[in-house]
Amino acid sequence: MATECCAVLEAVSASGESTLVRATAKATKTIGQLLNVSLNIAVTGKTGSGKSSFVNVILGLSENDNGAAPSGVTETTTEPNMYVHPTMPNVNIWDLPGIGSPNFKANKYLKDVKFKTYDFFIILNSERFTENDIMLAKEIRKQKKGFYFVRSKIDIDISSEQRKDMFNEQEVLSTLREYCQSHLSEFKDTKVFLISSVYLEKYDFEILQNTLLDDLPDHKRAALLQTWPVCSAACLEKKIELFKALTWAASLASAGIAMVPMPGTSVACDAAIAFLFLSKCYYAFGLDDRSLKRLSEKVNMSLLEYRAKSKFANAIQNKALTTLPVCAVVVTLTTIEDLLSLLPVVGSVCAAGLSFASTQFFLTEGLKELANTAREIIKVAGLDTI
Ligand SMILES: Nc1nc2c(ncn2[C@@H]2O[C@H](COP(=O)(O)OP(=O)(O)OP(=O)(O)O)[C@@H](O)[C@H]2O)c(=O)[nH]1
Ligand SMILES: [Mg+2]
Repeated sequence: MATECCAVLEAVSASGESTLVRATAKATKTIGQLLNVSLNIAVTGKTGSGKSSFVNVILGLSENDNGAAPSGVTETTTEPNMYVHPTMPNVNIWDLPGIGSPNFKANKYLKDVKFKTYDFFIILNSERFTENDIMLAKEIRKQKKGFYFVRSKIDIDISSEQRKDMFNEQEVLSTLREYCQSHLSEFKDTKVFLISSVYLEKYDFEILQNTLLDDLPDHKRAALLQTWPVCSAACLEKKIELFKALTWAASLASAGIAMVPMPGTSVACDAAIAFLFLSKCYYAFGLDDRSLKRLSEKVNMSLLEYRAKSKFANAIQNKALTTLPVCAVVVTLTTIEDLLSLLPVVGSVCAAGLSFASTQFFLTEGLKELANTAREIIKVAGLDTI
């Protein structure tokens, strides 16, 4: 009982509220936002600049996967296409048509592509930025939306420079940066991000992520952090921090319903929140089949066996329906009992309803194990040294 009280007090304190009722209400809202917040990212730029490839990077898909944006030297994006993130049903990445015509009118383009839909724009170019890109950026700014300039396909620039004598990668990158920046001189505080959609771990992909995180409001930040592919150990740690900081809310939201009884709620309801919280960690940390297979192919070694060591990851993987968004996974009491049985001390009390301390213990242990599994995979894949 003392443990129970301490655990509840700790969670109320973490919520910043003064009473359990208020803390529980805040927890429910916070978890609701984590699970349902929407984010719309627009990707635009000249034909062939790598928009569809970049969209697929954010979706965590290869171009041959179901639901991926078609890309290639002859495919052309001619109208706005919305791609729903496979594990984040409220996150949409929009592949917008290029802005190449001589009669291009930035304000008309923005109206045509329904600019109000998007939280921010990413403007891609694989050469220097054109007048059209600059006009578009000015118009986006007028509409009080954010934009970010990305110089894409950096790996191609690097490999063509590599053939020259006295090649120095850092020098090439800073020359490219200055060159792009000089074409964007009217946007004084705007940076250019040098990115390769093939080698995310190199160049500025992570810097772009950090810049977006700094600029977004808190609840959208959580959506971006869950969506962004794990490209480095630092990126993974940011994701782990996000979920750690929300464990109090997940515990209160799942166990809270039992503590503050409401008509029509059940243990299965509580369990669904706990399961979804850990499923979100699993996907955000890149532990799902698709992410692991992609990374395994990239580093040319099998990484699935590392996930197999985690009881939590296995249990979630067995229950996850890979073709459906996470929130559509049907969570039953049996599902959560399977998970709870991983922790004997918790499993035995499940049928009678979870105590708060047990829920908190379950979520903390689950998060810790998933985080450590993902850390090990990143280390084995060599992404911790970049
Ligand atoms: N090496 C390399 N190739 C890339 C990169 N990004 C895109 N590509 C290739 O560039 C070509 C064009 O890429 P897309 O993603 O189809 O470009 P897009 O802007 O969507 O093209 P449109 O829809 O025709 O306007 C494809 O062959 C891609 O594989 C990159 O970062 N590095
Ligand atoms: Mg395209």
